[in-house]
This record gives sequence, structure tokens and C-alpha cells, in this order.
Amino acid sequence: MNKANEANFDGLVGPTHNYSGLSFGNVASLNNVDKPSNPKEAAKQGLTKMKALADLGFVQGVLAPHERPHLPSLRRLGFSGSDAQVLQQAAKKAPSILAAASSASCMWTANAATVSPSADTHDGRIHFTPANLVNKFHRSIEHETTGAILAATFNNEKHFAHHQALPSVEHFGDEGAANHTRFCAEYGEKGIEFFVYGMAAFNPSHPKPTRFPARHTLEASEAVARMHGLSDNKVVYAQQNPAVIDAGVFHNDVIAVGNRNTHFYHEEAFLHTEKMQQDIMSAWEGSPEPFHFIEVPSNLVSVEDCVKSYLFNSQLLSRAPSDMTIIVPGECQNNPAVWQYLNSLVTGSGPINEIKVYDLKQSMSNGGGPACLRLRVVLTEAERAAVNPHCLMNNTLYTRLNQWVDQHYRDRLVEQDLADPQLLIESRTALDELTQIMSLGSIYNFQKA
Ligand code: SUG
Repeated sequence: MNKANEANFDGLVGPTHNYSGLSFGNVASLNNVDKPSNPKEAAKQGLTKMKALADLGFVQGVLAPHERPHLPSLRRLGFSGSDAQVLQQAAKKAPSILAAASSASCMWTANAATVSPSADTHDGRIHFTPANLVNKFHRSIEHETTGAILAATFNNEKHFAHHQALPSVEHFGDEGAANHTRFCAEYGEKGIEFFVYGMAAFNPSHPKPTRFPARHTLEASEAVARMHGLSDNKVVYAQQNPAVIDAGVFHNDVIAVGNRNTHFYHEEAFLHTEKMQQDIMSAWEGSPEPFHFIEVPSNLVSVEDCVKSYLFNSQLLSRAPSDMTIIVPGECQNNPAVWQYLNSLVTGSGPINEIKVYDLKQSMSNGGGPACLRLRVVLTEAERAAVNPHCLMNNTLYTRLNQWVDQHYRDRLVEQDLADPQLLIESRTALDELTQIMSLGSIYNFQKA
């Protein structure tokens, strides 16, 4: 076994971060529609979390934002003329499409891709499949640039294998790592890959939610497991409880999180909880470590409180087997039931022994907590050495990115601003400079007109 650690690659919030109410089924996104946003503050809140985790000794990476407004999408939908004319026409005739093409949603990199560490895959490389995110138009336009950014960040064929996103159709709806976690005793050893889906697309008699969409299918997860060359006996599938999707749990990472030998989840998260436990335990067989299921009962924390506080959209991080910290958003501290639960959790005898709270309010107001903002990548020493070093957080990159945000970002954005051609110019100027700072090559290919 090669020694490995888990790195977190957070999405850097882009200059057009705004609240457009684009995500039906995501309570925060719908509740905050039309509220003014503060892109500068959003980017800085994200950078503060990244730097804090790097300072705690975790490997922390950064994934660049995408070009927004996305002019190629607007042109593909029939808007024409100069860039300024395209924006103007879209604002007048289809403001919702302009809003979708302007979303900074790529910040939630838990949805960027599914990643399988080299210990789990057939060829000993790390496999990446960008998520097609077909359920929401504003997110369905992410996967191409996401693939280019991942290829520029993990740019070494010996260690990293990059796949194309699955076919962009509901049958293969794929929301990436938001519905995927991995259990292991040591990060470097072969782990259990745990895929959670909302519906089985080719089986209409299978249960599914009735109010809000199930974004992710069983068939998508099975395809990713095949492409990554995972061993059948180390893959577990579980269905999300349709009732919690209907209560606003649009991704499983809003109601469950796993790390190493610990699965922390809500009593109502899964359709068949006992089967989920049995399947994990049979895949875990042979491991010298005990496995911990931490099931939070509804009488201590309701599903509604999970959705409001994002208790489970936390990061469980460990530097050693006996050390596990839970990273939660400020909203958990403001919710009495959740805060009381968390304090009893870390003072009890279980594996989680420390809480750290970060203010991520700008992202949270769109339904994105600490876990949404990060993509986990388990790396051996050799793999870490092969990562583009300009994407790894340290004092220099932190200072440089804060200066860059100060120079290019606005501190207030409302819907009308999305049609401002100056915002497009500012955003492209910022991203051009970012490709230099992070040595990303030509990932954007702006076609200015
Ligand atoms: O896809 N929100 C995102 C939030 C993604 C959270 N990610 C995870 N749970 N892993 C979404 O619903 C809202 C954008 C807006 O309304 O302006 C948005 O896209």
C-alpha cells in the first residue's frame, strides 16, 4: 500500500456570483432569489476556509471559476451580434436564460466530478469523470470547462485519467461527488466507493420523489464505476429517501457525509437504511478497523433543521486515524438543536472529536455549504508531486488570490448587472490573469466579439 492523504480542491467563487433562484428543489436558492450578492465577500469567505485548512496541515487545492456570462451558450441559443448586443438581447427577451448563463455555480466543486483514487481503480491511476449536471440548465453548461480545468490541474497521464462526462440526458443525470463518498481504513488502501442515487431511470416502478426532481440516477453511478474500473465487491449503491429530496435535500451531501471508517448521516437519509449498513459492512469485511455508523435521529435534529443548518454538508477531515474534525458552516452554530447535537457528538466517545466553524454565508444563501465547495482527491506523495503546483494553497497563493479578488471583483451584484457588458469584460480580464497566476494554459478560449 502507498501512503496517501486526502486533498480538498475548493472552487474559487467567480466574479458573477449572484442569487437568481435557479435551482428548483434547493430551498436556499429559491428563498434568496433577487437578493443582492457580494461576489468579493463570497470569494474571500471561500479563500479563508481554504487557507485555514491548509494551515491546519491538510492538502488544499483551488479550482478556477468558469467564464460567465457564458457567451457561447447564449450564441448557441440564437442571440447574435457583438458581445454587448448578445447580452442586451438576452436581458430583454430571456432574462432567465441570461441569469442561468451568468451563474457562478461552478464554485460548488463537489458537483464538478466523481473522483476515484488510484488504490481503487483497475489501472492504478486516479480517475476523474466530470458530472453532466443535466437537471439544471445553468449547471449543464459546466462540464466541458470543468474537464479542461481538471486536466490542467491534474496534468500527468501517468497518474491521472480524465473521462468525458456521461451522455447529457436525464437517464444518466450525474451530480458527481455530492452523491459519492469513500470509506477506508487508510487513505492509501483500497476503499469502498459509496454511490447514492435519487432514482433508477430505466425502471419506472422504482420509487422516486414527487415534488422535487431526483437529479442523479443509479445508471449514472453504475457507468462511472465501470469507467473507473472499480471492483464490484468494493462498490455500494444506496437510494436516497425520496421523501427527503421532496423536503429540500437535493444532493445526498446535504444529509450524509463519510470519511475513513465513519458514516455520519440522518435517520431519514436513505430509503433502505439497514441494507445500506449491511452492504457497507460486507464490503468492509477483512478490515482490521471498526466501522462507525453515526445515525442522527429525527427527534434530535429534524430534516428541516438539516436543510437549514447544513449540519451534514460538513467536511470530516482527519490527519491521523484517531483524529477527526468536523468543519461546519456558521448556520450550525445559530441553530440551537444542531449546535447542541454537535457538542454532544464531539464530547462523546465516537470518532469525531473537534468542531470548526466557518462563515460561508454568501455561498450558503445559494444552498452551498463547506462540503459543496470542495472536491476530494486522495493523493499519494508521487501523485501530489504531479499536481500543478500553482493550484495548491499556501501563503503566496492566498495573498495573490486575495489581491486578485480585490482588484477585479464587485461587492454588489443584482440581476440588472448581468446585462452590463462591462461585467463581462471585468470577468474575462480577471480570468485571463488567473490563468497566469495558476498556470492553467488556455482553458477558456474567449471568443470576443
Ligand atoms: O446545484 N445552487 C447549487 C448548489 C450546489 C450545492 N452542492 C452540493 N450540495 N454539493 C445547485 O443547486 C443556485 C444558483 C442560483 O439560484 O443562483 C445553485 O445553483
